Amino acid sequence: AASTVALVSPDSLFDFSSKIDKVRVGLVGCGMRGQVHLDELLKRNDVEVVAIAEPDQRMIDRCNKIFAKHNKKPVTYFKGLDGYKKLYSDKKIHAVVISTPWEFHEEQTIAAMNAGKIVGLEVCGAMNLQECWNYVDTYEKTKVPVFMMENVCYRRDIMAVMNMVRKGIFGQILHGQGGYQHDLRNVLFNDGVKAYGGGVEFGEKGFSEAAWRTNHYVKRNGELYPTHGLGPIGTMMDVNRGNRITHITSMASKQAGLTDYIVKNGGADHPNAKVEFKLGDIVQTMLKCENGETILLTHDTSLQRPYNLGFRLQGTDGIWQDIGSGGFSQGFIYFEDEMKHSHKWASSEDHLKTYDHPYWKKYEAQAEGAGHGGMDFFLMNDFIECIKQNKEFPFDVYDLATWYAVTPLSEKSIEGNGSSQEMPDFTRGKYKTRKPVFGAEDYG
Ligand code: A2G
Repeated sequence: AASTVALVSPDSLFDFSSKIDKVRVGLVGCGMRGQVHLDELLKRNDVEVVAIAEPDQRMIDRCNKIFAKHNKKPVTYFKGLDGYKKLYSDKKIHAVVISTPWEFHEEQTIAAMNAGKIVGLEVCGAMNLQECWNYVDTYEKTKVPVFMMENVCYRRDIMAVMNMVRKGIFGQILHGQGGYQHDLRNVLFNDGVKAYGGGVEFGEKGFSEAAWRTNHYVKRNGELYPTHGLGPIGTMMDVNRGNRITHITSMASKQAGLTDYIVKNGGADHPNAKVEFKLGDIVQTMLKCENGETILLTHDTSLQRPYNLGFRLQGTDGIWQDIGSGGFSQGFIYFEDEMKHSHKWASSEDHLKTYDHPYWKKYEAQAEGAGHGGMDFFLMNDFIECIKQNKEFPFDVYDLATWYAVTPLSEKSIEGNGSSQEMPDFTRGKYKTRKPVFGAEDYG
């Protein structure tokens, strides 16, 4: 059943003394990702975008076009890397959406909580384990809620499978897989002018994600982007809500894909051809849950490949495997009783249509045209509706800490030749009594 747990407790630093009908939002970071959020927010009449902190004038120009498209006047922009601090001092703002380079998430999120602003935080993994505890400790001190903005949880096929899991169609769940399997070579490198491709520059000579994301590939070897896989699978397994991840182990292949790409597109003499990228092309991480399930995550972004997050969910009564990007027919399914022990896959289409989640059916029309096949509508809708209705976020600070923690733990495991790493219980025992909320039939 839908949760009745309040989003904001009475002792919160967030002032919830009067009911909120119109949520006043500030955007921290309005690059390519923030602009998708801006577009979604400007469509809604229960939201007012109050201010934007964005240091790059090229991104501000793009934001201005989005305001113009919605016939709205641009708002105040705070420039400079510290612009977010000025934005947080605006008393009018209820909530902020943070879509900045990964290395800024910690300071910007903690400062927002301390300023009494509800946070929607974009996906990535933590820089170190302490970061994860800092989110939890600051939440417990301020009681200012954080929404972990994992959009793939809202993918239509995922929500249909989630619905089937909740109804027990797969029987007992034993194993799940997912990951981030997306050829990012033209995201990681560009010509410094366009956001995607056209050159092999990164860092100071790169633009958009190439200006910062690629640096993580130079310096780190681990599961850098765990949440697109772990969000959906962890939610299906009730992680932090009756279950928890106990330990993890990771292994990485060698690196070759990025250097190969630089040589082929920029020539063997290009200085970047000599860069030693630390990140292995394929990083695999196994996670073990207290209730007995295993999860396999794969990070695969440096080689040519079609997009596919590689979901698989397996139980005593059936199995689902995705091979596409969210369409109902882009997957396989097998239930031996129904399929007369054929040992052959069937298209997932009929089953996913039958179990299409009511949340999707309800908002299908509004989600049309929203980012990533519509799921970005549902993500933002939950953020705003939970605030308006004072209803707990489906993915909260404990999920943020756990999902983000996979990154530093996997780095350590790889360094130790696959050594086992303990996942802390960020809930400090509360996982035993916290109830699952996401995906129930009356959800949303
Ligand atoms: O590529 C996709 O949009 C990713 N999202 C997003 O997380 C980011 O990595 C982006 C790169 O520009 C999904 O795959 C859902």
